[in-house]
Amino acid sequence: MATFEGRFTDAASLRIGVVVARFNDLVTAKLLSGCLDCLSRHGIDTGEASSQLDVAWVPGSFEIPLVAQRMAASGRYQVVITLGAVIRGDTPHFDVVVAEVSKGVAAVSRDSGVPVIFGVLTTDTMQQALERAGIKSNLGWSYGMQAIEMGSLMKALPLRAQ
Ligand code: INI
Repeated sequence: MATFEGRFTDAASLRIGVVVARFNDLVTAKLLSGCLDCLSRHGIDTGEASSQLDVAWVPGSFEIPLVAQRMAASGRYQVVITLGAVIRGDTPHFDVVVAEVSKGVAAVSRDSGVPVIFGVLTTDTMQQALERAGIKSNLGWSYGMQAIEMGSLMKALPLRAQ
């Protein structure tokens, strides 16, 4: 029997792409800073000149899957992290945006074989979103951890037999 687990100690060997939505950037910028803090404290170079980390800003969460797909297909990244905030109070098409981004991100991950972390908050209010982006805790940090774990796990798993 083999048991496979992601490790948090070999993060420095990962290249990570982040897609972040500008819509509700009061929230998404905080998610991004929590996420980068996590990556940096696990040995990933998050500086301006980093060759390990790229960040792509998109207008809103609806656009996340397309850019995540481009990043995943590039072969450059072992993991892609998506960050967004869809707030029900703000939009009558909340359900449309949430369905599109959640299904889209899952499809990109499945189709590309690259883990894509779903870091899109879906809340009823701005207050709830802010609580998850730093007022109480910052889920951006958790998304960083999940990215490291998945990147490491995918490296450890056997490749498809040739
Ligand atoms: N995009 C979000 O990321 N969050 C939202 O809450 C939101 N609202 O409220 O509408 C939102 N809309 C923009 C959407 O994601 C697209 O950018 C836009 O429809 C253009 O395609």
